[in-house]
Amino acid sequence: MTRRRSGLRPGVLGIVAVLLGAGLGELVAAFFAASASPFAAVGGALIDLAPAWAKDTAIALFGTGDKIALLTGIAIVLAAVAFGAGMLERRRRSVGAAVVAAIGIAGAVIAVIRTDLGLLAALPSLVAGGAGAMTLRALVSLGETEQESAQDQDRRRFLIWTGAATAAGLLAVAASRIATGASRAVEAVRAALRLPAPATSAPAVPATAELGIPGLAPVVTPNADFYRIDTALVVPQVDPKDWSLRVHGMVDREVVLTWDELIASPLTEADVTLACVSNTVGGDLIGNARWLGLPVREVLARAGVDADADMVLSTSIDGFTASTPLEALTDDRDALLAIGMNGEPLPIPHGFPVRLVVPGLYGYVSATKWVTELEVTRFDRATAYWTTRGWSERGPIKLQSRIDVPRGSIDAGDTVIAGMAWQQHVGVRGVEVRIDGGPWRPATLATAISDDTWVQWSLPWAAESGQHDIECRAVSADGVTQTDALAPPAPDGATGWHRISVTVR
Ligand SMILES: Nc1nc2c(c(=O)[nH]1)N[C@H]1C(S)=C(S)[C@@H](COP(=O)(O)O)O[C@H]1N2
Ligand SMILES: [Mo]
Repeated sequence: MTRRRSGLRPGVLGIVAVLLGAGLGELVAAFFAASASPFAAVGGALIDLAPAWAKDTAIALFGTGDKIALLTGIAIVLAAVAFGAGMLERRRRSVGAAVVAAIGIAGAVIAVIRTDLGLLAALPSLVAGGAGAMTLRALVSLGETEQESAQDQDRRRFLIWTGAATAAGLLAVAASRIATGASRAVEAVRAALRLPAPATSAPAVPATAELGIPGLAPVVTPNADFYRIDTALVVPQVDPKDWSLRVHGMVDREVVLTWDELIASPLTEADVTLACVSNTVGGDLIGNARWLGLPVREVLARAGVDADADMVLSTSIDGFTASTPLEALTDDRDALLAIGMNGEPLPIPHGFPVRLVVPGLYGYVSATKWVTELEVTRFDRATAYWTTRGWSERGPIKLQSRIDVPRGSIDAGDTVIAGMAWQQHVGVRGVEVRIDGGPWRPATLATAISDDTWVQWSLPWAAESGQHDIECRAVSADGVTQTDALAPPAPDGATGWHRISVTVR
């Protein structure tokens, strides 16, 4: 038997070996530090290094599935490298194994740099690299024996080992998934929590705020449907009893607020629509909820803010930061340290136990989840996560409107055009709709919950068969008409009119 007979098999062995290594690495991470997982470390580093356009493209292509896409991408690249390492190992003994070990070392270095676990963070990646390299060596030399001697016994042994390594890798991956799930003790704490009653309740949502049109976004977004955007590959698990908020910087006295102090304080309830700056015209990175929390101005007042300060840099437990104009946190708007969302404790992916919610500002400059620190400072002294990546320093939400129905193709006859419009903390006065470039017609607005929320609108339409273009534009409470000038999300939010095309049968 000649060497050529082995064909692509060493490459496949490379993938098997790396699968085993990666599985073991994830397993080790699952048991002691999820954030040190080789995949999370490398993925997190890629997220942080990605330029603004890359984030935008990822969100445009994959929406809120951008993280799954990223992890899939890493897995594909890793599989390709593993394949190459296997082919290399076949040609020059130990060289392929060295490549696999090197990947592990690279993961270890990234994990140590990115987490605050110290050298321990290197362990999962080192285990992954070491196990992968040794497995590759062993499998390729077993394969070699088999080809050269061509004895059935060796062939059987080779198959058994390859099968065992594949199975072990898959098992390790599965076990790490289960271990990660079991470590979700915080979910149990959350489920057992009872929210305190608000000292200041929000008025009931007017029945006339919800038009109840099928296909139209509900005016209050259920938590399960609320968009999620953050840089966290592994969702931070924060037990309220371990949570505290440190307020420092340009203040008279540093304040540390614990969970017990927070929930014992008079809490405010407010309906606020959160929006992401990455939302494209017509997009759905926006949602409205009833939040319960402590007004940020109360906490800032306890600390005593320096007159020279103009910004608050909030930091989350995973290192994300946002720079919020101080006045948005001290004026009379409902800027909250929120603990409740639609009558429940914050869902863990939405910032449990405490996040910021600030009416009128895009999330990247205001809505820090898992928040643990507020530093009172100045815009000329500090920058935040996205502002260091080219996004605008200030992020007031722009006037926007969207058509939700109809969609695709419909039957001719009486129907309804309906959608949403928003400019949080300014409010919407009206929405106009234009069909096939004809005259602008005023839509009927539903009752707005408040100026801090989006509002539904609708317009009856006698649809005639054919192809039709529908456009909408909002008019703000200030009397400004939404601009038709197209702008992409970067650096401070998209503009332009939403236009859809409908086929009427
Ligand atoms: N810790 C943390 N908080 C964060 C972010 C983040 O990446 N990390 N992203 C912000 C952005 S860009 C937005 S739009 C909102 C989204 O909040 P949601 O996921 O609850 O909808 O969270 C903000 N808070
Ligand atoms: Mo965002």
